[in-house]
Amino acid sequence: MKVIPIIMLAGALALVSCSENSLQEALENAAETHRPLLGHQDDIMYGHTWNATKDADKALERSDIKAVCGSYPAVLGLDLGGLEIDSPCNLDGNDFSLMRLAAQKHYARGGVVTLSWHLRNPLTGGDAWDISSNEVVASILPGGEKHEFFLGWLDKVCDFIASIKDDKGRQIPLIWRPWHEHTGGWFWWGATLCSSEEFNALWKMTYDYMTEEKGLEGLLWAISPNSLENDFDSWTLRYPGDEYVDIVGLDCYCSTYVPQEEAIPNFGSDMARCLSSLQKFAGEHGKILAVTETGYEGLTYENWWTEVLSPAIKDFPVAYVLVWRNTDERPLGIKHFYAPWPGSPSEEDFCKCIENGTLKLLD
Ligand code: BMA
Repeated sequence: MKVIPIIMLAGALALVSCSENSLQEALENAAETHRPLLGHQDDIMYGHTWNATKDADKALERSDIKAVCGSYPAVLGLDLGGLEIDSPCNLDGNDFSLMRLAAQKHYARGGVVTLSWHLRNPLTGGDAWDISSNEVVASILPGGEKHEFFLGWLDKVCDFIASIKDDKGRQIPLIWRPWHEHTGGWFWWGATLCSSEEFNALWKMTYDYMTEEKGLEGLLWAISPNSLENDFDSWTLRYPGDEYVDIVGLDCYCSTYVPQEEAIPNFGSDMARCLSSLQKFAGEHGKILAVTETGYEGLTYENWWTEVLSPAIKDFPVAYVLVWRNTDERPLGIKHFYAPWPGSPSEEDFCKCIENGTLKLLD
């Protein structure tokens, strides 16, 4: 959607009702009051020892966060990776029909839905992490050999988004977050794989096709640079322009690749550096600020929520903070969990953040 000035709203709002403006207002209100909404990727799709796609119970009532604190997270993240190749399930095994229902159900509960897309590599046939060619973005731009083919993928995404409807048959407003972590070098659209001109052209093409060509409305477009050790500010070279973006978010994780005594202070300084920069940018450009992905894999630091995450975000007007997924299904016994579940070490500490208002769940 095109630029809408930030309206500062006092008091609480029901999270979302039927228009993109009320979604925008709910996010602005959360940012303004420094009460970020808590988001969790795949929250009602699966968690510790359960999986809605595989289990007989498909009521979409379960949630690790609800089991711990009594409410669902305010923001539900879902990923469309796999839709482009007509797979019945996304790249993490979620049945797409059930994902549609989950989005509808979460919206009906008053929540916010955000969609990302770990799409496959349209040139090589590999996955989103296939960085064997730096010609991929060029190949899908107008004039490229895979342009039409890629528009076919976008058609499927548009059809799916348009099919996520409320009980009156209207498409629900949601946050659409394509081409995430584009300042890194691990996805085929990353900074080391295409020029900034190509990236900006890719974003604009995606926007124009989805909104003008396909007429999709009700989306807030979120761009998510990942934290960079040096020169974070240069991410703005890969920014398509104010009329193409509504939310500027940061993807920044607490690393599990270095010892905890390093990871925790590093995370604090990364967040401070990158969020200060993004806050300034968001203020100058009239955009909503968010932490679009974060977390500490395995949550081996019991007080991570109150001692690490809260201090990292508290000084910034952040609309929402989304932690990544809780899955039992990663190989080699890696504990790929970013939210607490009953019996997990950081459970009590997480609930403190909810009770003291640092993070907001659904009412
Ligand atoms: C990554 C990991 C992967 C997953 C991908 C998309 O961060 O969680 O296992 O496939 O996100 O959800």
